[in-house]
Amino acid sequence: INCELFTCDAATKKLYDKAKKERIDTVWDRALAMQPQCGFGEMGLCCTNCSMGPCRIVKVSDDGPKAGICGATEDTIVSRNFARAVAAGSAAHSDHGRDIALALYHATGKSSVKDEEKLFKIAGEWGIKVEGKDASRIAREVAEKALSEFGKIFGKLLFLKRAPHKRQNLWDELGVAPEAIDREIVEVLHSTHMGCDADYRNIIRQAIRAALSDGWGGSMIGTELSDVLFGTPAPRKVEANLGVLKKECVNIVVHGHEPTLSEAIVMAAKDSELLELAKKQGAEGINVVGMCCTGNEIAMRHGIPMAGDFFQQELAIVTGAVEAMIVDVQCIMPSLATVAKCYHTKLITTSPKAKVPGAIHIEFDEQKGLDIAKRIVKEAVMNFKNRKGEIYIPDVKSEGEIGYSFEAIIKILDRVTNSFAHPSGTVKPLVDAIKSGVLRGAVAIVGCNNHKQPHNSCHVTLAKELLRRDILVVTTGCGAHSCIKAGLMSKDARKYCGKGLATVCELLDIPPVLHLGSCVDISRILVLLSEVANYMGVDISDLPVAAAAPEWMSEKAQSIGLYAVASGIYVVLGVSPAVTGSENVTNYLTKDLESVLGGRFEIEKDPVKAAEKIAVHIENKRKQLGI
Ligand code: BF8
Ligand code: SF4
Repeated sequence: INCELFTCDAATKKLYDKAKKERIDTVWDRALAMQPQCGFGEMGLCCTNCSMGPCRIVKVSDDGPKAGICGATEDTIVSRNFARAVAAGSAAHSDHGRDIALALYHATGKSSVKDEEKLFKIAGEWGIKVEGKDASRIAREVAEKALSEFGKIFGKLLFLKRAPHKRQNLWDELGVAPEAIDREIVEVLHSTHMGCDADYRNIIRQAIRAALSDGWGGSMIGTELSDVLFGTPAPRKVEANLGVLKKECVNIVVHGHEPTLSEAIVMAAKDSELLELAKKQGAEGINVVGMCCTGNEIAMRHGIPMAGDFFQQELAIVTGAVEAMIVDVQCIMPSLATVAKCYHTKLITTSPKAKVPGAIHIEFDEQKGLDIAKRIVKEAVMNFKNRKGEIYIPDVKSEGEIGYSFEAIIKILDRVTNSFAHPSGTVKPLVDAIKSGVLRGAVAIVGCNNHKQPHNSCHVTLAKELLRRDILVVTTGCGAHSCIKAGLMSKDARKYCGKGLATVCELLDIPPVLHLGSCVDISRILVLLSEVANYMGVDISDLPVAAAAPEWMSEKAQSIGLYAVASGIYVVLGVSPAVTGSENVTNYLTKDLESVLGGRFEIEKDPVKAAEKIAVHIENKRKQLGI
């Protein structure tokens, strides 16, 4: 394959060439071998929900089945498949949130809570009395309450109250306000069981409930309680891309999602005995770097370099310089075990939920976190001597500023607020900039990598197209990796901005692409949008904002997309979800939902055209607001 065509990232190109030389198959090679991909699957027209199947609906000709053996139509089959993917995505994010809540529940001791202010704030929101209690007791009560959000018998999710009133009322009217996280996911699985719900609108309605229980439930719990436990991110500089690996050091790549593991590894790697041991093995030190969302989490809180995105995980091992790749859950390619076998790299799985044949499994347990982390780091250190073959770390890295949590953004806005004697702690300066038109709007660019789109270049092209139109970009997940690698999170990136945005960035001393964290941290975007909408006295759907996932691939991204739409946001997808087999479902998601929820999906592969559509949407919203 000509890698010039499939990625715009220099480190990726160089390491892909090394992989070819060494006869290592990567995600792109397997994607090529998979062609042509199944048309039924691609259109969402294959059903395996019962053992009378598999059934498929033939659309391309008049011949062939037009309904499943049970009589399920294309609308039913397509919407059921879509809803199940959303439920799986919501489950992944929410189970991550539950694990963080459990970690907080078991955290004891004075130093176990890093952000007491946030802990008290959540306690207040949730009606937990704080008087006369120490932080660790409050933490336990907050954790208990968070855990009960997954299975409580009555009542709605507590964080829904953070949404603008109009939005909450709309959710109530439509019957989509989620009640308990696990229950919403279970209900999707139940209602899409063979012979249950056959009405595509009703199936999507239940999928919306499951999606909302991700964004305003599991993900928000994950973000907020991670901040309580490990600290709320603040702006800092980090380096990014595979050039952050160091030839002379023991290189440890931490990959996956939950900060509980990565925080412990970061601490363990500072242990003086282990550092001494590393030196005895001939290494200069221990270099921990992060990949995918774990990369975002530890970069934001510790300034650990962001080694790479989803499509770079195999290539990290191909450098020959990685002593251990330590993984927990989600977005871990099973191929890593095969690639690792060709080098000296130890692939170490740590979660009972994600074992990989061929990997070493060392189970992580938050309560014995540091001890286990030290054991894992020692495995890496002792592996340094086993390096073999050519070691090649591309000299490609960039620098950017990351860590723009909601709280950090408010603090930045306060800088200008105070200077003009306005009340601090509000989004007023941001609203002023939007109202005056200096800033036209804001867009979240989020999501993964997907071989159906050129790697990184869709994220980067879209971001640049928006910046020049004076549209601020916020980003998370692998979108964030793309942007920092392309230099868009440096203050230098003002050169890509229109005059208005450049001025705003100058005044606030921020880069034009703001890093908000991992994919669960899209909940930070919901909080920010709610604050802006509340301040303006409107709903989220009235704001001149949009979201885009130009290279998405995961079920989690599908859940995010749907909760964003259900929160009133226009969401542009660069890769079509598997719904095109049903015109009704496609029209419902890309057109009709707008009149119901104020948000809708748009499918647009070309990032330049996506930017144009987003700009039109933003200008329309401005007009409707009269600004
Ligand atoms: O949750 S952006 S490839 S790493 S799914 Fe995965 Fe997609 Fe990356 Fe994080 Ni999000
Ligand atoms: Fe076929 Fe219906 Fe069974 Fe699906 S549920 S596999 S369409 S018979």
